Amino acid sequence: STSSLFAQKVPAPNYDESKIPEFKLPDPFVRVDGTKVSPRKWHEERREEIMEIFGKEMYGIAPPGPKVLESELINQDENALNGKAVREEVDITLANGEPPLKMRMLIYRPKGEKNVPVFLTLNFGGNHSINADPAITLNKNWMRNRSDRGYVDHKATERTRGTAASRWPVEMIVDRGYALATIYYGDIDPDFDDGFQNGVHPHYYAKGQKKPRPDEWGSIAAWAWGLSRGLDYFETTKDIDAERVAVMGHSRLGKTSLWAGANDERFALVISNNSGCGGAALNRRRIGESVTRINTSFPHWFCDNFLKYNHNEDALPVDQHLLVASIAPRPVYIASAVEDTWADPKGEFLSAKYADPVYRALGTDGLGGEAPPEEQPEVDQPLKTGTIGYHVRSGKHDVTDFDWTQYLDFADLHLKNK
Ligand code: GTR
Repeated sequence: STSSLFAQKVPAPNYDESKIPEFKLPDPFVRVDGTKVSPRKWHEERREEIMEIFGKEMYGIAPPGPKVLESELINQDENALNGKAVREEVDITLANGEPPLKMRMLIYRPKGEKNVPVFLTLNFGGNHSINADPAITLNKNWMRNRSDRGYVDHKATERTRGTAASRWPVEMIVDRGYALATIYYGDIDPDFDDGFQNGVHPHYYAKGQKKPRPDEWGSIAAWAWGLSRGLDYFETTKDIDAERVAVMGHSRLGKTSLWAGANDERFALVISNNSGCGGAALNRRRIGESVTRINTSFPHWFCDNFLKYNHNEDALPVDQHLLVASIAPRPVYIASAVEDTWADPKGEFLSAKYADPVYRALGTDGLGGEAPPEEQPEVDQPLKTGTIGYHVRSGKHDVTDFDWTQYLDFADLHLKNK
């Protein structure tokens, strides 16, 4: 069976720090050919190279977006959340064709305000899962089967409304003067391995092409590409300030927000919540989820070139601290949960720490203070005064009000008074 095959190929995960093999991380200021980079020329001399490697070897390169973005207001309520918010849904065309491919964005924004900053996020269970409001369209696309939550035969049912609400404190966000915009990630690409025949990929194949080349976009890159189309939409409306978009995501969607934020420099702030392997966690630590494991369980998330690094992490010319560094000097927040050992909380902290010198070279204060802290902060003690934010929260793999409170404080610092 498939599971015994996995058992043979993928060793049991390591959770023991003392068993992590010795490794050397790629230096942010040394190019692949060994030449030193002057910190002032980080962008041209090093960031470009790093982004090309992440693109071709890991996430896969995405095509440019549509030249003209089409969007359509589907519904609107001027008195949502007991009158304090406008709620609306907007269809955004990702690709023309018969039929065209569209994603539906749900927006809550403070009523009576223009040009507000926004948190842009993807969701796992459909827009209707983030709030019980019966006016939100029930998404009919393919969904992961979670029968305990009312997902049946890969479809959402009425029972799934509001089932993810604990992760989406919409009122708190609106009360603090921000909009929340969210899209079901499966509108862009359904999250299963079908050889890229559904979702956005086939719409962008060259003539005769049947699947992405080894260096072309996997699903994470496609979801990130969709987030950029969300930002394109904000550029067409006065309700939301396209220059103050915080891209936020949890877990596989945290991997996605990091890749989206690194790629698309229009994102003003980037938030990774429990993103783990392929997100903020360092690949070379090989603790919890490994490269081999993730490529085996989710072969569609990354491009095929990434398979070269199974059991071979040291050959990867980058590691995840360089992805964080590629967001510099824009603010980035990385959040871990202490019980989320699968995602390697310490490895998530270390990429923030090893990205810090790049943030400082670019004239920011990195993690804050004179120098980055040696050790991972204590549980529930956020570092949020610098340009890199970090916390490890008590509890498990999840998004909580504690997480959102830190993100809102961080956004106040960096976006609110701009
Ligand atoms: C797990 C996966 C993680 C993380 C998580 C999620 O199964 O191993 O990398 O992405 O799913 O997205 O919830």
